[in-house]
Amino acid sequence: MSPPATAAHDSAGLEPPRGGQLPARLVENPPHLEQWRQKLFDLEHVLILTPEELETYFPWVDNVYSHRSTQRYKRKTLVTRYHDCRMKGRPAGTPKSRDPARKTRQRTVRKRDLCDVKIKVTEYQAGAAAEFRDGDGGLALEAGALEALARIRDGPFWVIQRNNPAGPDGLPVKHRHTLQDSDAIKKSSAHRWLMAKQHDARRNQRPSRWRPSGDAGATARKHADAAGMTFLAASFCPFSQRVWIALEAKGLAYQYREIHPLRKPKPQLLLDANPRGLVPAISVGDWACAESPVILEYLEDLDCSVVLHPTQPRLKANCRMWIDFVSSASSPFFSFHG
Ligand SMILES: N[C@@H](CCC(=O)N[C@@H](CS)C(=O)NCC(=O)O)C(=O)O
Repeated sequence: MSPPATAAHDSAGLEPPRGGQLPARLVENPPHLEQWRQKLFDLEHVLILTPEELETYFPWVDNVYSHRSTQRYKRKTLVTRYHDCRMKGRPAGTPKSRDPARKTRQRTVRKRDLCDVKIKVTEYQAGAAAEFRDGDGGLALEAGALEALARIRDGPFWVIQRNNPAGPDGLPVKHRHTLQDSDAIKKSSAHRWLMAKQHDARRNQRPSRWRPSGDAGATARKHADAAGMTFLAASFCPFSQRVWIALEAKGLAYQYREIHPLRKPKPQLLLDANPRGLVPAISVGDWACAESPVILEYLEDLDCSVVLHPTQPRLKANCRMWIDFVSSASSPFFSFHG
């Protein structure tokens, strides 16, 4: 299992990926990911990894372990970080983060001590292979580990191993659950990053270009040139259509601008006219107005040669009631601004 060629490697200032902290570049589909995840979960043998391998694969299992402490040595060229299996739970009395920038999450209380696996992750500087082999590595190294040391030669490397390989009964301590159980409790930072990326991609998917067609297209083309009034509209939008019909009925001069209000980021032209980012909106010089019923009233005040409402008061009231009904009934299906 050799590391992917695209793996990020920034040996200067290399930090172990922790929850929420990702390496500079994440390898999205590293080869043999499932085997690596299982290997890092079981940790049956001492694993010796290059910085590339660590950066590539550890972010995919950092949900399994939670960091407990870090030990730095004055004389040795290594740093050791101790982790417990997350199923061990938070030790009683662990102070909660007071970071105001930290997102508050709904936490469900989990049972504690569901697993006793402890691991240590040690970062060795370049040239420390001999130190590891003779010192801390006094362990009987598997052939695989020896092979890894030979491969790493004099470069920096990471050693991941169980900190309590055997329990009080002398038997090897194993996770008392599966990797899938760990994933169900918390996703790894790489998984979370990938999910957020996919979510963003879906949100930013450019909506297909809507263009008014048929008679609407012909009307839009007729009003393509600049005029005193600019009408920002989406041809699919019933609220825009309502204003458009009034503009046409009254024969007013306007420039038609087709705007897709769901595009992210919202077009600046739209935001300038309506900071809520909804169509329709109209602008006249540096004045702008939004909300279709309000625009309709403005148009009515501007030009009463063709009236929009019946003049008979009761009929006018009926008409307003239906306008209000249609607005409130259809609005939820067209508003995505949350
Ligand atoms: N109450 C508004 C509703 C306008 C509206 O919901 N427009 C939709 C398009 S039909 C829109 O711009 N949606 C974009 C969004 O929700 O972000 C009006 O009557 O003008």
